[in-house]
Amino acid sequence: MRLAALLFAPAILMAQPSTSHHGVRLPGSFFAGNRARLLAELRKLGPGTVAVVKSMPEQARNGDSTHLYRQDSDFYYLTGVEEQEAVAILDADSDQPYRLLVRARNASREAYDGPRLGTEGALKAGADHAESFPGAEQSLKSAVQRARRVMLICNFDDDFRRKVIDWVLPQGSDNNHATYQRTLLDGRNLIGEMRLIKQPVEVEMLQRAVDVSIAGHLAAMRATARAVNEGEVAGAFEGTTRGLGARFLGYDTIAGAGRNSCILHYPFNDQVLEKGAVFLMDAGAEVGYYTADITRTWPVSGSFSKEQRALYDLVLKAQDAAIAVCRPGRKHHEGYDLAMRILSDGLVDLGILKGDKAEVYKGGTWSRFTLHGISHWLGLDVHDTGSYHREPGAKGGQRLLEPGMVLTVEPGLYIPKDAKEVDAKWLGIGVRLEDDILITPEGHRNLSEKLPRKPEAVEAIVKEGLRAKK
Ligand SMILES: [Mn+2]
Repeated sequence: MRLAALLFAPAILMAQPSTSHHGVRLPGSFFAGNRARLLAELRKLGPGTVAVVKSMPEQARNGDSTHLYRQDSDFYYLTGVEEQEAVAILDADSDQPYRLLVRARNASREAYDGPRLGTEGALKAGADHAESFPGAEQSLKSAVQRARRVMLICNFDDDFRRKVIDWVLPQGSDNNHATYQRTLLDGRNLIGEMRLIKQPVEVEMLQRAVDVSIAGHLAAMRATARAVNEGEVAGAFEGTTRGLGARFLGYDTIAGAGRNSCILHYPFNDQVLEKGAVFLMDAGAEVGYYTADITRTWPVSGSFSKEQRALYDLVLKAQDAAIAVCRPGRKHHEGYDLAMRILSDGLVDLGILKGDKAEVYKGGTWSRFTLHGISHWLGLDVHDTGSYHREPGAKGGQRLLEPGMVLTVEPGLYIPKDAKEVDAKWLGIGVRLEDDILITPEGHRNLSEKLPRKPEAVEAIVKEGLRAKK
């Protein structure tokens, strides 16, 4: 149903109750606007420039099963089309600037997999011209071979990429002069930079993904007291977000207690909960193709131990400092530098690192416990597109923040079980806090601020689950 019924919806569907987001999608005008911006860029490159955009290939799972299909984010951004095998051709010189090549209709396959767009659906989705494969293959080839410049936007389909490269730049010696006048361009940076600055409708969709994810996090916190296994906590998040309209997770849920809280991308979520441990959950739901990315850490028992609380307070202080410098004109990297200084100094105060604070910070030994950077762009992808460099070739992280950017702020501290140099009371505690921040003209808006971070508030939510148990 999603293809036929939802593809042609004129605007974000508002009929659902405010807490439910099943089937929401951005309006056709959003995708048309993105195509218009790309076409304007193609025109700047001169006549004879064509962009070829490829959908995500289907991914085998096992036997004759495939993974649930999710469109390539670049392809989606430009077309709104959720169908595999589709190819978009954008040609600024043509009186049909947007051509969409799609799978042919197939009644017996559609009985299994649901409706296909077909050429009729492609036209309704905004294409100026539509053709179906296999006949469309020849049109694609001639469009590529007629062009002087071909901009390829293809992230994950190697076979398609090789085919187009071979059409543009054939192998072997070729005295056909026209061959040498063809240029192949990679359009992914261009789309990546477009995607980096979010439009108001995208911010609205991100807020939906965040709100759904907040509900999931609260459910997971409350479920902890009744849970025996990490999987039950992860399941509370995933069931809640699915029920509120998230068809996908933005990434696999990371939900681990105790020693597992120290594994950054802990994938298993299947161990028995240690009663006195912290629980770290990094989980984000995807709504209308946009994803949240939120991390909270809470005590399994409902009360942080002294050591857990000390590390939690330190991470919270570092996160607050990093969020405070999320403002237009500040460097992306500034928050990291501030947060790491706070964490380094704090680790000395707690006796986990020893020595003079300035020397310890300079020496970088704190990185054994901080492990990762603290921010990435967020949008259609959990690690969204766009450069972190101020200009090509410049040092990473120097990019100045601008209104419309959305980034995470996520410092953490991890004291692994094997850190023999550290007092045993600290071992097996991992703490990370992560929020989703929109840069505004005035400063920033924390899209996930409704999910409590203050330790007392977090404890109170876990205890609500304990009371519900009785
Ligand atoms: Mn993240």
